Amino acid sequence: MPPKAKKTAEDEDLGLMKAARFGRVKNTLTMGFVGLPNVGKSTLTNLLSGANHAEAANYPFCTIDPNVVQCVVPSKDFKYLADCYKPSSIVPAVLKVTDIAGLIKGASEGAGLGNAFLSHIAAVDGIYHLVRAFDSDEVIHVDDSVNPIRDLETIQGELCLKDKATLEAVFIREKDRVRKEKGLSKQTTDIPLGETFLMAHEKATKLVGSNTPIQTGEFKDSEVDIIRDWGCITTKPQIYIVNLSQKSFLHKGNKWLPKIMEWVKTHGGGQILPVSCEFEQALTDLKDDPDGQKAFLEQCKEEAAKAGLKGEIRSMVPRLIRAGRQALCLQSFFTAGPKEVRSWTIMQGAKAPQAAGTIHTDFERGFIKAEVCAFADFKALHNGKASMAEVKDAGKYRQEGKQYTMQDGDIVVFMHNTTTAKKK
Ligand SMILES: Nc1nc2c(ncn2[C@@H]2O[C@H](COP(=O)(O)OP(=O)(O)OP(=O)(O)O)[C@@H](O)[C@H]2O)c(=O)[nH]1
Ligand SMILES: [Mg+2]
Repeated sequence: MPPKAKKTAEDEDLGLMKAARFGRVKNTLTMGFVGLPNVGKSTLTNLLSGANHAEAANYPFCTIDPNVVQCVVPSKDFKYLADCYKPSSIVPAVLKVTDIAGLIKGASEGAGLGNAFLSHIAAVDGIYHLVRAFDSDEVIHVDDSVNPIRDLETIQGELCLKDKATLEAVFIREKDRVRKEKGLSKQTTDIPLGETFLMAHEKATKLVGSNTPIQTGEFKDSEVDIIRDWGCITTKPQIYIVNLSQKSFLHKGNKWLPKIMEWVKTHGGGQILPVSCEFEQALTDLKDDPDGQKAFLEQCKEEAAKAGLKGEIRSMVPRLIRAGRQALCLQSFFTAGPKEVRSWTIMQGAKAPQAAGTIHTDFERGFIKAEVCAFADFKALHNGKASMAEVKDAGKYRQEGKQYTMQDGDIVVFMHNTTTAKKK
């Protein structure tokens, strides 16, 4: 029996299966930062990618073109494998993140940089919805004051307004389609639309009418199948990220955080992650000075202790990347050998041949079987050796066929025969 995928608290928060239902089935999915101008989207994009790809500056609309970065997915298991095999090539999994320009009120009707950016949102698969909860006289707020609840209303409102317009167009299109299918005249007003269509449309319209993403609603599978083709943007999974000042971050919150949690709860729910770009930036700036970094973290620990909080202070960047990947329902499998240790990205629920296809399409076409070992079994049994020998002896190195559903962290060797497959 293959081991069951471990369900983490993060998975529960996200309502994973809900998130996956409207999405595209692909290994190269993208998260995108959405929020008002000057809330820290470009800063956080830089921090996530660990490089200064995206321009960040103190004036609204500094990101004009969406900027795509690749963020290394932090994984202790992958690092363990790389440390064990010491290969000449180490290739970690990456998450694609797009830094989208700021939206403002009226964007759904073209205000600010308007509809162009909504199309950039349409192009991503999941949304990091960033709100500003930090005060700074130096950083201009487009609406002059810091109020994350108003900002959430504005951004979610624009996304929902866009979907409302999409839903109206979908309704007209469907009526037209049915009219033609039934051979009815253009004058006919009473066009019989399908029951599932009507139910799905009504539910979705109600949700966006109350500023609530469609993605959070309860839908039957048959309704999901229909909605998926409508091209709505609030069907994408959303993670709410709250950008706090360093002090608030270390004190684990500020006056806005409970209000934000309440707002999210009453708008369909979702995962909320607090970060502080100020803290992350300071930490990143010290990346070449380990002693300085240590001293800075010690200082932060003392600051947290003032609020009665104990424990280590850590960067939220790894958590953000992992949460994004979870929201997109992506997972990893590993290949490990003396030449290369590599983490490959697949959708949760992918079968072994599909996973083989990410390495090479020939592997999927000529798939014979997969030799699989769960990472936990490898770690427990390999006995310090960069080999599967002891894992095999313990009977934990399995042979799996075409129907095998890949589990996160499987270490795999695929057997394939492309010549036979070609002859078929
Ligand atoms: N004090 C403080 N300043 C921040 C923080 N995060 C970002 N900033 C500053 O705010 C300004 C805007 O940050 P950006 O990352 O460019 O904002 P953005 O959301 O990408 O803005 P647009 O591209 O205009 O939509 C920059 O000067 C940042 O240094 C923070 O947590 N604290
Ligand atoms: Mg920007």
